[in-house]
Amino acid sequence: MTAVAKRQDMVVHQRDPLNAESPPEVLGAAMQTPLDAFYMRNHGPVPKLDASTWRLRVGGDVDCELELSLDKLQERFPPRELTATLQCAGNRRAGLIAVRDIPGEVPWRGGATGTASWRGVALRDVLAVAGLGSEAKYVAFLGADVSEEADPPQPFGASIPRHKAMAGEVLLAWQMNGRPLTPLHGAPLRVVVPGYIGARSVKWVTEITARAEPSENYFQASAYRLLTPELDPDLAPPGSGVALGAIAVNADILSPADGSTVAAGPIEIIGYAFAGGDRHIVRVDVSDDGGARWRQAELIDPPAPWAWRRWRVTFTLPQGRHQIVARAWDSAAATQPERAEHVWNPKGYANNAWPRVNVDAV
Ligand SMILES: Nc1nc2c(c(=O)[nH]1)N[C@H]1C(S)=C(S)[C@@H](COP(=O)(O)O)O[C@H]1N2
Ligand SMILES: [Mo]
Repeated sequence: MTAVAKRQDMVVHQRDPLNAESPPEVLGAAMQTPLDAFYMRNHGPVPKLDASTWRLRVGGDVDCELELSLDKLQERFPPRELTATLQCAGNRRAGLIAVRDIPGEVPWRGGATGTASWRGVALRDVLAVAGLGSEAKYVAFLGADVSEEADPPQPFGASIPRHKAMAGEVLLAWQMNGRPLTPLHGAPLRVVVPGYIGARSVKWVTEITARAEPSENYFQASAYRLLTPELDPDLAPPGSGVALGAIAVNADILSPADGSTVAAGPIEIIGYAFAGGDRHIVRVDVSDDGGARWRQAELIDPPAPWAWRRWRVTFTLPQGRHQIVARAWDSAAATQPERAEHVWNPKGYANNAWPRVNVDAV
């Protein structure tokens, strides 16, 4: 478990637990986010795990319970590798906070996301050996970290529906970008649920449980839910609102920065776009006049089932103030809502409103 020191220019929101996002330039520079700049989202202290004594237990509604060491897991199941974007449900929350305050939640800008290649085994292969029972409509994960943010304090957990758990893309991963997973990103083993909010990709996983109902863990039953605007998240009972799963089509502008001054003339606008579920990005429109007229951005990255596509377009800006906005379209012809006001919710999740950047060209 080699530690990778993070870059000095990470945008650190909180040190304990550690919550930091990538600087925008890094996300724009390559399809794959370098490990030293990949965002970190934690709800408790990073647990100290010894890979040699760590075990993964698979149980609940299965024909045969399993207990696997990392060696056993690697010996017994074929390795799989895929490139997938991880995106926090709170990514771009700052845009919602600008509409109305969201106390107690991390004010993420657009860097609580990144794309990595992941190597591990398919959850499907492990579940096939355990044998999912007929009542097992969900598969739950439990991590080794204990979060004081939960009510009551408890390990971080999540669940996904059976059809997703049995789709081949969900991995139990021990490598990220060709390197051993680091403690911060979930070593020795983490779940990677491509296309779903980051919170379902449980780090430091120790238990996998097949169940008839979704997990009752705080982070599945109470947090990471889309509440209606009038609800008070502290008073809403577990199960309120909608549990977030597949990520809606979203995009952000990485360059130029909001509020910046640029030279009048040609300027390259760069961003990323991502759609979860089993959708992918097919088109990105960009406007330099707040959305009155649009142009097609060039999609830099090839279409890939579980990864974002970076995009770019050059506008020639005359002197003056300009509002640059973008909107992505996915393979189901869904696009992004115009304003953050329209998607504001009490916990500040899933802000996929058009990103807006104001620049002064001089
Ligand atoms: N055990 C555990 N797993 C977790 C979390 C956590 O706090 N504990 N955070 C989740 C959230 S909200 C996100 S967005 C991703 C972030 O993964 P990263 O820190 O590797 O970028 O991990 C998820 N898995
Ligand atoms: Mo998250």
